[in-house]
Amino acid sequence: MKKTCALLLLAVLCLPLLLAGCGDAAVPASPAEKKDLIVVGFSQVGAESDWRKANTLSMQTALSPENGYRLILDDAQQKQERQITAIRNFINQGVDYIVLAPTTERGWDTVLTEAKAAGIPVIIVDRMIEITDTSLFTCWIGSDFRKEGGTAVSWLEKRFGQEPLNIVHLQGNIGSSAQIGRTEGLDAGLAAHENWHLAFRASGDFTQAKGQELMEGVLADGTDFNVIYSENDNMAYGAIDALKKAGLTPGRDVTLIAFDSSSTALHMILSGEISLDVECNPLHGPRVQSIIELLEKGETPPKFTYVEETYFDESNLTEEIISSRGY
Ligand code: GZL
Repeated sequence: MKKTCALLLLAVLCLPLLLAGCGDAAVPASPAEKKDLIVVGFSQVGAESDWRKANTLSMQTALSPENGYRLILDDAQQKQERQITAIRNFINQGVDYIVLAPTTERGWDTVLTEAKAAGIPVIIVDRMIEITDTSLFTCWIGSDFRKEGGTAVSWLEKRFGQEPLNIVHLQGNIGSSAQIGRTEGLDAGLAAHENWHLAFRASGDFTQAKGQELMEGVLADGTDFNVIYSENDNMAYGAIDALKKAGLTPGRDVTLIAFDSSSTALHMILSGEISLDVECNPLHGPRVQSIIELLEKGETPPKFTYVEETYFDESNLTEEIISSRGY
């Protein structure tokens, strides 16, 4: 009898340990535990490119339940109006923080005023926003797109010297700071070199399909060109598909420049199809996590943080470098 009682007592004492070991399914998180998670509403541009997918994965990995976060991700499919709706939903849900990766630079004043009125800090990532009252966002972290364009133009100058260039320009989403900065960089090069000519310019919306469509049109029109300046990797992939369909060899018949430096594009540098790729680093997850941790401690992060970036061509790239990078 004593033994049975002892066993029964042991079982009762061990029951909570056994249940806890069953994971969440057996023991739903208590309201107190759920309250411990920092809730972040993330309004993402979309899933239009390798860069964007890497950016989303970086945010999901950093702002995970294991790290103490509940991330609510909204994909705006590259439409600002969907982002504005998402931000209003985040406000209504009473999230702790809002992270915005803005599609375009303008049009945020009203909705960010609503977020401020609700007392919800807003962190802007990646592209810049143009806003009169900078108190409407807590801080911004992203890339210097004008500098990225300048890096590409300097590389062209070194590579071609005084040779004439006829440039096909595939732009990103018009009005996004990535497009604005990279286009400004090229325009400065065109203004500085009288033998550089713009053979074609249109927006491929940062997508591979549109990049291929535009390039097919350029080839069908018989446009003369020797350089393609593609404002992201995915439009460059589309352009390469079009060139190959037309019997041309990228890297030999035409010099292709791209931006983002995703792993697929970097392998195309090793294969010679892409000649230059200017890095635009998407790994903002840990950076946003650090910012929130500062804010949680009542500290103030820098208002603007530019991410350090480089460029890759056949002179400085190896398979080991590609495999060492996070995207
Ligand atoms: C750049 C980012 C751009 C990438 C594209 O920071 O906003 O958007 O260059 C992406 O690949 O679609």
